[in-house]
Amino acid sequence: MPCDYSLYLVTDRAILEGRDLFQAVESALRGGVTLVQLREKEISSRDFYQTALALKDLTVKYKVPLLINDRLDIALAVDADGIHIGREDLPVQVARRLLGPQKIIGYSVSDIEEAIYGAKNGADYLGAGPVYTTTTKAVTVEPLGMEGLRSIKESVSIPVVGIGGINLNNIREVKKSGADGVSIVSGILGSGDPARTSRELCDAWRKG
Ligand code: TZP
Ligand code: MG
Repeated sequence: MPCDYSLYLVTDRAILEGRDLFQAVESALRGGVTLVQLREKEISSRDFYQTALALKDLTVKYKVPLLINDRLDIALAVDADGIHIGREDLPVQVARRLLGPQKIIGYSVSDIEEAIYGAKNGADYLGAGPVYTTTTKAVTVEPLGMEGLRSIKESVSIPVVGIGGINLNNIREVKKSGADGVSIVSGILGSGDPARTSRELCDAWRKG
């Protein structure tokens, strides 16, 4: 399925510090994010399901695909557009078998070996990171930087989206490295005005 990966919002309630998730995501959608991933690490299955269901109404309204982090069951339950998984989740080829050919599968990578594995096993795109230092996720690997990101992009023929520490100050640099888009958490949800920030990020990406 063709997909616009250019400005990809990934959610994280911790960044919102109590602000409403749906209001923040809708604001970002108004600003032009092209893809949304619901990422919940500390929530019951029931709450995850209810949140995904409600978020799907929003993404349908803005005609933007919704992906679910980690949980294939939740993605199927709400008929999301796909999932984003990593090396600790279901193997990519198993997810593909269960989801079928039409759904989007994203795979997290930090090096070329993982990138080739993901591409070979049926991922539609790769989330490569962290590109820069991030405090949103506890990561154990060194940031990829532009060189690392570029080498991952050159190792595969599927889209590669950079993630980790991306904001208005460095989005152009990420584009120059050949990435097909940027995944952003705090750079959008941590801003007081996600619509405005998303609009600025969209412009910066388009103008390169
Ligand atoms: N995977 C690699 S870095 C990261 C994830 C989920 C967090 C990115 O968050 P931010 O706030 O955009 O740096
Ligand atoms: Mg995962």
